Amino acid sequence: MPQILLSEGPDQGVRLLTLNRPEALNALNTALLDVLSKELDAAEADPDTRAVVITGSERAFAAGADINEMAARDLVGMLEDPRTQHWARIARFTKPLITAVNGFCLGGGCELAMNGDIIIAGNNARFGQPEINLGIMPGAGGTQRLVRAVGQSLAMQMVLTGEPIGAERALDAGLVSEVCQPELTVERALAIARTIASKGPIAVQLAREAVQRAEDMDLAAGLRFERHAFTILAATDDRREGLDAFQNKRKPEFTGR
Ligand code: CO8
Repeated sequence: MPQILLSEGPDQGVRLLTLNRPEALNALNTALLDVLSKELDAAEADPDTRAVVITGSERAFAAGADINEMAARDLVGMLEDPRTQHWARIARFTKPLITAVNGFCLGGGCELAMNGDIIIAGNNARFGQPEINLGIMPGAGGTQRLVRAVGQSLAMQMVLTGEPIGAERALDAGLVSEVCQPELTVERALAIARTIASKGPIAVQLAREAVQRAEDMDLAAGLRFERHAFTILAATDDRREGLDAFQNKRKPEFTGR
């Protein structure tokens, strides 16, 4: 049986995870989310992995949660659904996570992409929350993260009509940071991930957390968090290295200390 998730690397600090259920357009079933969670555990524990890229195929990043699996679960089944734990695991991943999205990116697929820090899209990407067409609604962050990414009006339209938007619209709305040719999406995401991986990891971790917190905190609390994180970095070797390298016109060599 072919592997449902391919894992490569780390290469230059970056691990590449490829969703691989082509027969179901990478629909996220429990088995796939389970192996994805384990890969994220491994990536988090590995000091040589500084960033992770998740991608799918050129036809589909992921067409949502596995509908057949969901149809077999009643209310109690949904309450006991192990996928909830997997979604929570993905959300608390502590290293930079970039998604390289081509083709269908729907429902749970769109929610997975939004769990990442940066989305790079192929110009064939279609982002949507079509759950309403199934008589349900988004259940893994679609109503919360989408509104933060694109604002209430477009999020409401997408969630209530189920109609997807294309890559250019997603770019204009701020859901994705770049659009490129589908065959270049993974390469571009890897290049960005390698750039991040070359920086001081403690600074990356704190900067990432500060940006993430901007969504949850009021401005005064966010600015306080930023100030504290900025100050903490004064204790790191990497800060000394970065400043010294600038002053001596050389390339810094960060060690993660
Ligand atoms: N689940 C299971 N199988 C799927 C899914 C899916 N989400 N999407 C596609 N497939 C399967 C199809 O059944 C088909 O299989 P088969 O060849 O055996 O019939 C195969 O993939 C290819 O799909 P199509 O033939 O339909 O391909 P088309 O190009 O005609 O259409 C579409 C592509 C438009 C993407 C279409 O497949 C589609 O509409 N898919 C469903 C999209 C959708 O509704 N997604 C939302 C799912 S619900 C959800 O994500 C809720 C998440 C909540 C998570 C909370 C967990 C705790």
